[in-house]
Amino acid sequence: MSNSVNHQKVLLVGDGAVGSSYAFAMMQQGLAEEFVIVDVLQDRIEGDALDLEDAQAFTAPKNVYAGTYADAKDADLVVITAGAPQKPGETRLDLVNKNLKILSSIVKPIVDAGFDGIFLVAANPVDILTYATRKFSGFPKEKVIGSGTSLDSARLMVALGKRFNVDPRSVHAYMMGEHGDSEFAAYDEATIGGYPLKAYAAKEGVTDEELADIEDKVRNKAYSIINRKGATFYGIATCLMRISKAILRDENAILPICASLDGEYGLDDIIIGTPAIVNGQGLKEVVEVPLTGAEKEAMAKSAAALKKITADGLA
Ligand code: 6V0
Repeated sequence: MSNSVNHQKVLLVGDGAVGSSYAFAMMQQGLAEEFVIVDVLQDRIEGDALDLEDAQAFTAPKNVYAGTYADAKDADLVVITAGAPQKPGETRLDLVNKNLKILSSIVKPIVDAGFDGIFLVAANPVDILTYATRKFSGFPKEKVIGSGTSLDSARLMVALGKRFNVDPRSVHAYMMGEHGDSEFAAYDEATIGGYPLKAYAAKEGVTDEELADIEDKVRNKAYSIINRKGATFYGIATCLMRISKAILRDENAILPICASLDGEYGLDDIIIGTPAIVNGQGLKEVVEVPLTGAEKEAMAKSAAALKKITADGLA
């Protein structure tokens, strides 16, 4: 790996709406001295590399170029955003078969190139594809994570921030479980500036029904965006930048990603959304949130939905 304070290398696979927005976010933050873009669309990656390098006049020096899987050899981080996106009316799980095929054609050549860094997966259905990346690569659990419910949690923080008129960064609240229709808001453990969220809501006259409505809107926000503009990308691109930063800067940041569970929440052999400590090794540790009764049930239901797909799709 080229992992040193002075030189870090990221390889992005998938230069579509999400991937190119992520590349732009990384450039803006001055993260990664070497940034390689791979896609089946050769003209597109060459054009994007030329376009992105113009930002160097205003950000830290970068070497951004169109590459191949062989460039993964000494990369610290490979980010996978390649795949068919959700179409209007299509669930993330509908994408499974389409994207599993694409994924296997990506992971194998990267591993064959000698890659020894961290995989960060965002292509959907992200929990399943992250699980499959682990299977296809044979990498240990630390080295394969996915964006999980990071976007959904960001949406929850923003919605609660708006409702309570506080900076979303002062809201500590997670969406957990599958990044998809069975996810849930872990309200019982959420806080606003250290104040338990439910008590804060009661103080502000916000009812349980209103909180449930916020959760529902968060769960369906992807559809609200896709129905209007065909795809969602700025939110997820910013989440991917944030996770990448935690890895490249060895931050030990607690982020709502998807990670392999080893008995946490009573679950095994699954990758699902949970807060976890992220650092230069990738996954340092899953933070097992002490869920309450209904939340435990929601987590078990979400896990069962994912297990059914991995059992059918990855048998
Ligand atoms: P897009 O704009 O169609 O981009 C996909 C890119 O992948 C295109 O540039 C393709 O050429 C490329 N691609 C396809 N097959 C291959 C291959 N075999 N090798 C290399 N590149 C390939 O899609 P978009 O960027 O909108 O979405 C990408 C993925 O991200 C989809 O699976 C989305 O569902 C997923 N998202 C995940 C989110 C999350 O929260 N995890 C959020 C939004 C989108």
